[in-house]
Amino acid sequence: MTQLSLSRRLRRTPFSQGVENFGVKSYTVYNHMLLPTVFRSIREDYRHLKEAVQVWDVSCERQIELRGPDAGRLMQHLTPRDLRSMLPGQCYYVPIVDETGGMLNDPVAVKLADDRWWISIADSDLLYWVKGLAYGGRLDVLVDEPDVSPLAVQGPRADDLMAAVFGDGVRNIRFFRFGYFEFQGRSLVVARSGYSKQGGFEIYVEGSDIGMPLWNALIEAGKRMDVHAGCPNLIERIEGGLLSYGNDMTDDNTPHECGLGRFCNTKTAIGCVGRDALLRVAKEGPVQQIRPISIEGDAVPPCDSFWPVLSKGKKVGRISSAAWSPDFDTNVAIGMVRMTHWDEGTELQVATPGGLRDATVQPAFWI
Ligand code: THG
Repeated sequence: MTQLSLSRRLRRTPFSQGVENFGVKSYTVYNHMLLPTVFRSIREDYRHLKEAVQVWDVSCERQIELRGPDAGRLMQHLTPRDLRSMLPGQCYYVPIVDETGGMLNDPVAVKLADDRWWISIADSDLLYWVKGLAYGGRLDVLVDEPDVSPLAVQGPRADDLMAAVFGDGVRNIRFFRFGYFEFQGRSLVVARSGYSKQGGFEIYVEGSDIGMPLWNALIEAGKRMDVHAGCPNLIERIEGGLLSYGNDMTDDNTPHECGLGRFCNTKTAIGCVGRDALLRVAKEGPVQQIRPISIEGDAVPPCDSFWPVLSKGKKVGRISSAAWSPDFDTNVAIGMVRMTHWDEGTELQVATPGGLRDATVQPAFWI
């Protein structure tokens, strides 16, 4: 196997030692930082995630902190989701768009206080766009990347594991809400969220020095729960319809094309940079949209470039993520499909590297 050359530009995380102790087999790079992708195998990791509990080093979900009287105003400049009713203690999944309505990122916004926010970003250099808007708009706000590294605890036994370390109070955290919980005398943001559909939490670990102590405490407390190191799982996230920025969408796509229209309130999101552009595209409606697609036959290889989606030999879309799903007993995929062919049940072909396969548009349960 080809190796990644390590250097200062490719950042390790506060939990990398713990990840290596579990024999991580593969990494990807995300926000210039290591992100584990495989421990035992993608399929074993998948089964274990659905049956037990995993601790994920998702430090690469970097935070952009907004601090100051104009923090809320700047946040609303960034997204077409109306933030006026958002309260401290809440998290919102927010599309971030440029002046053309193109997606720049799809982070989780964490409202710590009226004048303090974290933007928990997907894989793009959003910091520079945010700094540019703050400076160009003469806003009274500081923008930087704090020493905060999310650690996710995901799986059906996540509540029990978290309660063992932080106390039973964590059981009362509602979905996409957070509270403050103590670890070794430090108060940490703990949210019920995470990049899986199995349920769980994300701990925003503030201060790299407590990274390994917290990792070790979770692993120790989880021994009787079959805890294991894990990571966002390709199969599980496609089954669950969780999008991956840079893979399933880029700045060429609007939130509506990505099926994220439900997170846009473009009419009332006054100040959003892409508002005029999005008002135009929302009126017409998108002409292509993300769909779950099943691909027949045995396991497909990893999708590391777009696979053309065809109907009667004509290109009508593209696949951007695909994996064999043991539970669905088919290949599951995410693709962008033209309006003429996006209805549930539409039969298509996919040009995989191994040849043409039959495929079917599945119900877009998340739209
Ligand atoms: N958690 C945190 N930061 C993140 C991610 C995360 N940053 C990078 C990446 N993931 C951002 N992308 C997503 C994509 C999906 C979700 C969260 C972040 C997600 N979606 C749910 C869904 O679609 O079912 C819930 C959305 C909702 O109802 O609000 O959770 O995972 N901290």
